[in-house]
Amino acid sequence: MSRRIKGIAYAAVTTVLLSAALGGCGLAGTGSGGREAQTSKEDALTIGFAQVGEESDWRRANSRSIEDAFSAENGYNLLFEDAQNVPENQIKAVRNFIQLQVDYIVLEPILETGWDTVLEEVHEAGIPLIVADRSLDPSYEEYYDAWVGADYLLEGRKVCSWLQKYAEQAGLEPGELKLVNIQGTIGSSAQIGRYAALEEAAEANGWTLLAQARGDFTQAKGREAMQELLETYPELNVVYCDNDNEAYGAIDAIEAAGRVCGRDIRNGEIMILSFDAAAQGLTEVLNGRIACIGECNPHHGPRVREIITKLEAGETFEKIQRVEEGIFAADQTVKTVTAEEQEYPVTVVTEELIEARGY
Ligand code: GZL
Repeated sequence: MSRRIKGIAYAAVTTVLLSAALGGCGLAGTGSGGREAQTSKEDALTIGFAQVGEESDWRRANSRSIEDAFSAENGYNLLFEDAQNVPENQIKAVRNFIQLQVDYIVLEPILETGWDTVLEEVHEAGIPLIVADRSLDPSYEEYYDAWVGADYLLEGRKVCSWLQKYAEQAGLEPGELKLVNIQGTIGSSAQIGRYAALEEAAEANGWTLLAQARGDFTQAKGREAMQELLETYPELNVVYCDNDNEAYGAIDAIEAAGRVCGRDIRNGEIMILSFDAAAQGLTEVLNGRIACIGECNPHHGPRVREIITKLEAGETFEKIQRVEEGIFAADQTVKTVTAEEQEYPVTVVTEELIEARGY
């Protein structure tokens, strides 16, 4: 039972409140994807989860991780709202969670900004807020109890270090590298951090950064963006994709244009770099169509659940929790990458590794 709903049969309250709030499918007025509240034991904690969408392999793996962690069997009642990549839907979902008086709100913010009043409302309602995956602008830090997610600038620095070392070993002059960036959702912390690393590395290494194009973390938009970039910049030879699904789209477009994805830039191949390390992305590394992937780990369910368990028990925990992540390539041409004065080993992709990772 949500502890804010006292002495009333939980199932009845949930049904009444949820059907009022959700208006059939999805939260009233949001058009977002409301997933059925899992009926559960009366003493279950009610978790309101505002998810970004279903835009990528990463996101789907992330949603499974949250649903597994907060299952009815584990003693939770998960109210899952998919904002379908529309920031306004997330704000409405959070407001509905307040109305439902959930025990905890878990937010994976589409964008870093635009949260001014609604986070204040969560705070005034006395509902603990955990932010996961992407981060919020630092000005909002007082409004949440914890954040767990990735260091996107570090992810980008690792991938750019791989490119710098690969180019050096291949005898490529810095000026020979003609890069384009297919961007994730503009204003998301993942896009901001990964781009900052690219811009910094291009400047430091003398690479030519030709252009950016919006890919929105999806395969379809990634393909559209790649088609346009190939038409405008036929000289491009490195594509820095903000995630694997954009990379899949880039591969589609490059091959449709009769070009080859690979590492042999001198002979006209186009090198693809990416982030996430989903199974299909790693498979593309194995078959040589993606050169290097910076891992972005989606399994935040257990991490968020641990924070809630500690909050319930009155235990302390780190407020800002960055997840350790690797970097993948098809071989050890580049053995380690260097970022923020630290060496990171490059993991060679194998079929067994893909199998073992499970997403
Ligand atoms: C990163 C996450 C990004 C992934 C994309 O933490 O927010 O959003 O890199 C996903 O695949 O769409």
